[in-house]
Order: sequence, then C-alpha cells, then structure tokens
Amino acid sequence: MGLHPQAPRSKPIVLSLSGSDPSGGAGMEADLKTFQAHGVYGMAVPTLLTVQNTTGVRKVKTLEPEFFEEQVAFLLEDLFPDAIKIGAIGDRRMLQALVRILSQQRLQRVPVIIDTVLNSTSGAPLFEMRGLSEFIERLLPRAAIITPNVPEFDLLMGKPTTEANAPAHLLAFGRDKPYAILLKGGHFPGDPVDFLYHRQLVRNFPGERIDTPHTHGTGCALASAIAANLALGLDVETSAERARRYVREAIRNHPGLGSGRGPLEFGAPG
Ligand code: PXL
Repeated sequence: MGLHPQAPRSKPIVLSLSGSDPSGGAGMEADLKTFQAHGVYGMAVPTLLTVQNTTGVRKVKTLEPEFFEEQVAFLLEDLFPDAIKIGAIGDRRMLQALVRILSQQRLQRVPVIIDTVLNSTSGAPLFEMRGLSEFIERLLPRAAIITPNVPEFDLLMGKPTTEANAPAHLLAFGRDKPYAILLKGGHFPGDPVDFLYHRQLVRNFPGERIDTPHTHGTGCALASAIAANLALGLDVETSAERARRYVREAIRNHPGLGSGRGPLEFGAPG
C-alpha cells in the first residue's frame, strides 16, 4: 500500500529508457523536456552516459544492466507508465535487460516507442553492431512504433533505401512486423519526405528542409513527442503527425546555443 493510496491520477506518465546527453539537447534530457512540454509526467532511467557537447559525442559509457533493471523495477512498483520511450541502448547486455523488462506481463499493454539509435549524428556508436540481429528479433517486436532514419533503416533492412523505393521497402519489411515504422527522410536529398508504415499501408509526409545547424536531438524529441501523444490517448498516426509538427517548430525556434549542432526549443506543442 502506498503512502497516499487515494491520490488522484492527474496526468499521464511517460518513461524514457535512453542515454544521457549532459548538454541537454539529446537523449533522456531532451526526452524529459519534450514530455514536460506536452503536459505529461516524465521519468527516466539512463542506459548509458556520454561525454558530449553540441560539437559531438567524445565517449560513451554503458551503465550496469543489473542496476538499471533494479531502478526500473522499483520505479514500476510505484509509478506506472502510460508509454515507454527507448533510445540509445549501448550494448547487448543492456539490450537483454530491456527485453527482460518489456516481457513482464504487467507491461504488455503499455505502448513502447523505439528510436532505433545506432550511431550518434557525430558518428559515435551508441549500440554495438554485433547485437543488431538480437535488437531486430527480440526488442523491436515489442514496439508499437519505431522511428529509424535512413541509415538506420538501411541496417534493419539490409539494403539501401531511396525516396523512390521507400514505400516498397517499408511494405516488404513491415509485412510480418507488429509495429508501425516512421522512416525519417532527413537523409534523402532535397526537401525530405517522411514515410509512415502502419497496418500494411504507407503514407508520406512531405517536409521542407530547414537550413540550420540547430538539429541536435531531433530524433529524440520526435520519438518522445510520439510517446507523449500516445500516452495522452492519441492513435499512432495522429501521434506521428503531431510529433513531426512539434519537431519542425522546435527546430524553427531553436535558441541558438552552442558552437556545434545546437539544441531545439522545447516549446509547447502548437
Ligand atoms: O540523437 C541520438 C542520440 C541519442 N541519445 C543520446 C545521444 C544521441 C546523439 O548524440 O547522445 C544519449
């Protein structure tokens, strides 16, 4: 029995299981800011730490999986999430801890959003590649939606995707998968188009390239905004659409910080 068993539940809770970016632009710090901006209550357990500023990631230290699991287990005894966002994982042992956590019966109905973070934009590895098939086969099937960028989708798919063949590749890859896929088109040339695969259909979201270096943590903010929207009760497609709009405005309104790839403005969604 809790200390205040009759306390009313005032807002949805979202849990981030991600890496930490001390510069506050990406990772669990960006996730928590995005949750706050969406009016949901954010919690976070870090999978890894980074030596990082806006100019890049210098070092990565994956944390102890047993301690991580204990943190999550104790948290869930008290504060139960309405959605879980997963970001950088680090290594296979941490991946296995996540698989164990998500296989618990009590979490089966909680939507999981997986940002398939494999490398940081500056090139530092955020997951060990020899764990890729385990990641695809054991973790991804637990997701409601995954949010790869083009290089990440190329690794999942095992061959390169262009804007022209993206719908066919998504239909082929997604056919036997239980999750939706938001393929982020930022790496396509010209104005980027995102593609959403959901329930055997592909929809495209044409975008406009915003010419700015202030794009640190855009993937983290996008996945977290989707998680917040799902926790608020929106469906997958609406959540993805709103999250895209949120990130577009967050880039447009960037605060101009740092000398490298600066952070976003984590404002309230429009
Ligand atoms: O944006 C990918 C990402 C995710 N998580 C952490 C990161 C980064 C990129 O730098 O540092 C912790």
